[in-house]
Amino acid sequence: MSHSTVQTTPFSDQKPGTSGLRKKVTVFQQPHYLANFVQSIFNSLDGFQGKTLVVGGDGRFYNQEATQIILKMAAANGFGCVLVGQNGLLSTPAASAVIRKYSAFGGIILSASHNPAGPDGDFGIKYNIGNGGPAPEKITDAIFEQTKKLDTYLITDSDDVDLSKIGSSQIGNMQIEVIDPVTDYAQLMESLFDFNAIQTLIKGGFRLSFDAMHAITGPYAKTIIEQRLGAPEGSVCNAEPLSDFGGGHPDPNLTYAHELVETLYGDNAPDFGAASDGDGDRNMVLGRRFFITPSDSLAILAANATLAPGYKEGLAGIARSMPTSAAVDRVAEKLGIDCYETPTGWKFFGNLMDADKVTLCGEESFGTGSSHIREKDGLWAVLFWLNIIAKRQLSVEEIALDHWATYGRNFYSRHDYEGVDSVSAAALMAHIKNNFASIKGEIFGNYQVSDCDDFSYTDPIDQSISTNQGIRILFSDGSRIVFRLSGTGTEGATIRIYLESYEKDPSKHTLDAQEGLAELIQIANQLSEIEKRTGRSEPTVIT
Ligand code: VG1
Ligand code: CO
Repeated sequence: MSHSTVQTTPFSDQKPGTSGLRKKVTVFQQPHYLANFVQSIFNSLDGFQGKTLVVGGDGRFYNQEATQIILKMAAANGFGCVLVGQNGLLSTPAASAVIRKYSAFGGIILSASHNPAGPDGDFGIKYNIGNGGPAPEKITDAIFEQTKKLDTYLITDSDDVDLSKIGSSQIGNMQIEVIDPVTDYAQLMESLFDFNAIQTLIKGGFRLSFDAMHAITGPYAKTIIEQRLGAPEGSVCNAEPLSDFGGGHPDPNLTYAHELVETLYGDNAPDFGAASDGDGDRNMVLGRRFFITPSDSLAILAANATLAPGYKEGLAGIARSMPTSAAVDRVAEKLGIDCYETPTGWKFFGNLMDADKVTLCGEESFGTGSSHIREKDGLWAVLFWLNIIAKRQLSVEEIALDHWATYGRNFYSRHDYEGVDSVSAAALMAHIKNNFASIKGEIFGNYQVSDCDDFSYTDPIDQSISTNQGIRILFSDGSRIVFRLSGTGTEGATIRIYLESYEKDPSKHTLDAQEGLAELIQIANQLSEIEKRTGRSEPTVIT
């Protein structure tokens, strides 16, 4: 098979963010833009000749075109085989599972996760390494260096591959296996959870609603929740993946998954509700008129883990991202296991899982997962909850209240200011940092600042250092305010303010989080001068 060496010039804006390269579709559609980035990935890797690459995406607009380009470039660059999901589809957790199961060299995932899709929406691409997890910073930095000097890329002069049918084909010497996107993932879930117990629960009248938000998890949830676990048809709603996600914003939180929230807070509400995001790695869990904060979800899964067959031997350790609440730290302490605090983004968990230091990981941003793969996993978290409910025979609310009674409650919330002017956002962060010396020791109402810093992390396995990972204002009673700029947005800047306080007294556990955090919210707004600097009087999204 002949291939071409295409002359190109570098793009200056291809630095990967928290989770790969995310840009507007129109940016990716520029001639050579995607190919440059793909070649930069390949140029930064060694030893893939003849090896296997996994390719798949969340089905958003441009997924198919991008997949065809990647297949032709993988062949021209010397990969031996590509495993690709039917129609170019693979959820992020399924891609991670496939990379691991077939010992692939790595994988390319096409997704901008929860960002809106369609011709005017976002597209994204990221590289995952052989352990199934996001490339660590040393690789994403190397990719960025390549993008700055790239002058040619390799691509075969072949026809498009038919991705609609499962089966084998070839481009030159490279084999292509079109695989069912759900099968391997569903098998893995069945090996971890007590499907019989969940089936019995559902047969007994337990009602659930899963909102796939017209994104990738539809086919996965239909197969697992309706076909295998026997939930009545319609339990999975918005199940058909659409290239524009039905015009929605597939971010499973109280704002964007409002349809599900209305169902769970309405008359005749089901017992359990859940939603996932564009690429299937996030989850939101709701009980009847009850919302589980992702940080609490991680803590509750950790405390009840041994009820699931895949975790019956217990947990090696737990990791959470720095802004995630310390609720899980209390569980780790009680279990006598280590709890690690990493920067935001799943790529920091991989080393800890590979070294068997942790089993469960989580982030406040609706992401939970375990060492079964190396990505966060939306449907996995939902099945874990169902397994716990089936074993404990308690409602979601009862499980949460019982947890808080044992461990105390970490009130937690995140306030996002989206689409803020980038210069103003950077100035706001600089302003807080410049004031560190005067803030330290200061008393604000009931709170005294014990310390403040810009979080940095030294990886305990490879000693790599990541700096500037979020500004922390720590208070003497363990409460915290964290300020961070998002690394996944594509328009202006998003300022994230994370708020946390701890309450031991059970009589206060049923308070609304915003009420419980009211004083800290006011302190955060004051310290950051957010209204003056952004012109916004309130957040775009509160989670
Ligand atoms: C956000 C979340 C982070 C998550 C990342 C990718 O990053 O805060 O916790 O790992 O998205 O999730 P940022 O930099 O915007 O805060 V996903 O579901 O987009 O792959
Ligand atoms: Co996602």
